[in-house]
Amino acid sequence: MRIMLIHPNYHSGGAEIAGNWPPAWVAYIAGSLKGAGFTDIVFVDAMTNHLSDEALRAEIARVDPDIVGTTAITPSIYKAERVLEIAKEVNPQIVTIIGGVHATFMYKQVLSEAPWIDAVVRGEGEEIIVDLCTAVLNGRWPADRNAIRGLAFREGDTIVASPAAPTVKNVDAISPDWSLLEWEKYVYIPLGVRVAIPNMARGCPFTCTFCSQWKFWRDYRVREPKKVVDEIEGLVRDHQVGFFILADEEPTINKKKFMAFCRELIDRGLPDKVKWGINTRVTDILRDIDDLKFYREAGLVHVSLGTEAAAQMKLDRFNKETTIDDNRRAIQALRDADIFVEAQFIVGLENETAETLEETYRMARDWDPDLANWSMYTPWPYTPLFQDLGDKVEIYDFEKYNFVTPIIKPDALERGELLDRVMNNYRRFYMKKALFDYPWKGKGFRRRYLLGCLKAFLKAGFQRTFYDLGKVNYWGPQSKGKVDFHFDETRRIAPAQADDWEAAAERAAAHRKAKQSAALRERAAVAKAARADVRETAPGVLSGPEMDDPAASAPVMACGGGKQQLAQEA
Ligand code: B12
Ligand code: SF4
Repeated sequence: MRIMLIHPNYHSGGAEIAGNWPPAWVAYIAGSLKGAGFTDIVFVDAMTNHLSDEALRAEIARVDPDIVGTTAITPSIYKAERVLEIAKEVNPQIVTIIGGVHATFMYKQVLSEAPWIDAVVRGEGEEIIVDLCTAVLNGRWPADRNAIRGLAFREGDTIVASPAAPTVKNVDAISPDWSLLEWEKYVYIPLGVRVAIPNMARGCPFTCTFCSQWKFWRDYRVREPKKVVDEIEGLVRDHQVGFFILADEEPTINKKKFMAFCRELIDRGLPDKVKWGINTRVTDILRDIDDLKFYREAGLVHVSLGTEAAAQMKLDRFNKETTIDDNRRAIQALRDADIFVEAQFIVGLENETAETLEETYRMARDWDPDLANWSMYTPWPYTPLFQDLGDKVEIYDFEKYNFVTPIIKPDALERGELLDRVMNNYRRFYMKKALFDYPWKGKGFRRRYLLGCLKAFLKAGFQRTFYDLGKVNYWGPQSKGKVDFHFDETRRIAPAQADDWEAAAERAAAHRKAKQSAALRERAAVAKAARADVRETAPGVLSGPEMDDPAASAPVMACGGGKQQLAQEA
């Protein structure tokens, strides 16, 4: 039985300006399939190869697969749906499946607008895909689909979801197969070396209102550091990878495992061969101030500090947990340890103004990170903040939900003006860096890396791919009135999806009420305990059913903040 995995050809000029990135989902799904004996797997990266629909059609016909699987985050959903439509056009017998965060939460929408999709794989794919392929192999598909957990599919006019699958509990059994990729194509521009995206930890114990990731991965799990380093050693040895980023939301929160990971890299002499980067939170950096040099010794050269951290300044609804001074100190500490630091700002909520955008610029100058990003707030439709925004969300063209397009129109600004002000921040910030900082400050690796980052920016600026500026017709401040984001306003939420949300909102409201009463009771108990001088104990990680419903979560915390840490054992 032949399985074909296809990464859809979606582009938006944000993070991808740093190079071509390998799709990690393919390695993780293929590894699991191969482990179960499905060895005939073909992968096509339509994104990296910029494949047209016709080229893809020819490729599917040539490969002649039994199953075609693709992936989608929210903005790539239409391209992914089209991949599977083409597969069905080539051969209606092909079983078409889709996984990833968007289809997981929006399966009713997806199956309504793309009825040619045979199954949505909801959640982590490693175990579900094996069950599904086994059913196809044994001729029990589609008869057995109700018995496979973690699927959604159409039964005539009805959209059916089988019970949710548990998360992958034995994360040490995860064994990705990176060999399917065309490695010479995945180059990280700042260093001119091959890049990979291994995954050490899954999930996040926080529950930020705007974020989809904690809901997707549910409970927090970390793989055995030695096994992750085995994987990285293999990537370096077999595929000459010279840089990786951890795909993790929160790699540092379990400090013990993170330290063990660094120690293992050092013991195997890997930092000379491979450098790496992570996303993390300000609080973890401050907690680990004395260890940052050790992290750098292990090859950690780039830290991106949670988008939210800075945005909290004006987005109280994200629940601010750090101070400006915390952010400044974390950035300085990283720079002192010779680690490049990238500060991320979310802009473009309805309360954004010219002044608040200017404030983020001043903050960026004041904190002086090596790199700064201004992402457009993007209302993932399955997050609590989306529900709160109500009719402020007018655009349902998910292709533009990509951090570079203003989905929400601020009350005080046109979308074109918002883009222009963001570009103005980028221009000023990087102009100063290019003239007064990168070429002169630091030497050796630091200087080379920063100039490499500048090169990536300039390349994207020159090709006008940065923020899709070419596509939206932005040529500088004089063009801000003529910018056209090409929103497809015919796109709507499917009735099946809307009904689902209504039911979820009612459940959430009931849950919230129950939670509030519980919180009040808890607060009273804590106050009583404090009076009795009882030492407070740290709260545990959220897990299990609590994570299934956003409203059932503990107080909403923001990425840069929160005092919660995982217990150090395990
Ligand atoms: C690495 C990364 C990138 C790389 C992409 C590499 C690539 N080619 O895939 C780069 C830097 C290019 C990038 C770009 C963008 N990214 Co990005 N990226 C990530 C990051 C950090 C890790 C993703 C990852 O590899 N995870 C590990 C893999 C194993 O997980 P996974 O893909 O979810 O796959 C699992 C399941 O979903 C499922 N599954 C997935 N697909 C399939 C398919 C089948 C058939 C099956 C059975 C199962 C299955 O099984 C897998 C294993 O369990 C995440 C944040 C995060 N920490 O997750 C953001 C993230 C995915 N990115 C995001 C966004 C928005 C973007 C951009 C639009 C931003 C921009 N404008 O630059 C672009 C879009 C680029 C594109 N065309 O896809 C968002 C998506 C949000 C959402 N809810 O849709 C995320 C979640 C970041 C965030 N904070 O919100 N990104
Ligand atoms: S800390 Fe917040 S933004 Fe970061 S991954 Fe967790 S929930 Fe998402």
